[in-house]
Amino acid sequence: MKGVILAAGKGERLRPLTDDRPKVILKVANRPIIDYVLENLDPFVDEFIVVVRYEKEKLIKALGDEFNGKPITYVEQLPGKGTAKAIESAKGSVGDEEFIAVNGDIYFEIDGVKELVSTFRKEKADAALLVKEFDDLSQFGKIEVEGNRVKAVLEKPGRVSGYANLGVYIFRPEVFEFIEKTPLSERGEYEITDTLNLMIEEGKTVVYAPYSGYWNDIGRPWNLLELNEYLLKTKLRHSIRGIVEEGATIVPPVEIGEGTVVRSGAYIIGPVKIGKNSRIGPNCFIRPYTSIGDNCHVGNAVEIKNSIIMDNSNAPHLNYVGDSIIGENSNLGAGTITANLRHDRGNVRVEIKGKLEDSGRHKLGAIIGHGVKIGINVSIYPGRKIGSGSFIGPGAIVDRNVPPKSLLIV
Ligand code: TTP
Repeated sequence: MKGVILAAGKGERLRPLTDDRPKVILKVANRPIIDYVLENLDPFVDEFIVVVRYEKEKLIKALGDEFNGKPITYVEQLPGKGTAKAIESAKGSVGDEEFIAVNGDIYFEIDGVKELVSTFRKEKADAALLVKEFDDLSQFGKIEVEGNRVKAVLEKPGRVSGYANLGVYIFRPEVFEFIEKTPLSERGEYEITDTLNLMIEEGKTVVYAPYSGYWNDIGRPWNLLELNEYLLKTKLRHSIRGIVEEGATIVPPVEIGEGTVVRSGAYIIGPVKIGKNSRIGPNCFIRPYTSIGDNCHVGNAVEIKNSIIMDNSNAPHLNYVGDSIIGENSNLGAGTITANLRHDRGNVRVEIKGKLEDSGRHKLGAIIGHGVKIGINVSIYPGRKIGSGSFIGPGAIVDRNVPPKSLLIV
């Protein structure tokens, strides 16, 4: 069976982290999101087919041509938007047997795939989808079921409870006939959920497998922090491959990669993951649920908590980084601080595609893109985004979002 992974989307809600790259290669707990998908599909498939379009060269470079010894084939998405279009793009590559199709930007675990494959085979179904029960389905499509069959997929049913569609499917090649008949949706996309409804209307057997494990749909920046916290809490093993100087304190579990040096006076409370060839300390405080990538520098008098710092980025002197995400190749000037809490203690709101959204989080700091250079003593308000390639001059107060490649001087 082949595994088709949908990774052609623009990931606009994840700007600025997707300003110059597809979201599936963003690293969480120091691994690209798509790696977790590949790992969980691996036992069930003999080849991966990745559907690409937006910034595809970067994706292909990051992933290479095999995973665990199994080939990865890339196919370009056909013209048009949407998950049905993305799946249709794999038509020439899946052969004549059933295949798994998965959104490349979700995190789920192997039990879900096991359950889905066994339900599909037991029921000799035409299609199967993975579902999970939620109290509030306003962000999801609702799966209406009767017995072991899916009756309908309803878009945005509002604040009702029930099964949500998780974006993991098994199809037979006949799905392509139904995709061809799938109309454009109201939001201008060809959606695989509409294809499923067509299949059901025509009497095809569409079944579902309930999943009770952890699942996260990485749509918005704070989903990266949630996933990072989950992975560090549940998967991290204490392992020190780098050098820890005398006088540094490490409270397990902490993973420190080869070539990384932790200098005296550093105080690290796990779970914390640090990549290779990074320089940590002296005299810094790294608190739980922090991932720091390769070739990073966290210097003197710096405190970091609950944050993601991607490869080649630095918080070198007198910085506070809380509940924040810093992309690759970015640098904080001395004394630059991220605020992560509103004075009124309300949830932090973030502008997503031009609209303010409640993150549902009490604490959320800055979302800083790639290649951002920030001067000394910059203060960044909670939930503010700094676009990739921007330069923020010394002493600036970042109280609104900064577009990519801008110059902000006070
Ligand atoms: P979405 O999260 O709906 O779309 P997106 O990734 O473009 O993000 P945004 O809405 O923030 O711009 O996509 C769900 C999955 O389907 C995701 O894995 C990307 C993939 N996809 C494609 O492969 N092709 C497409 O045309 C679309 C819209 C999505």
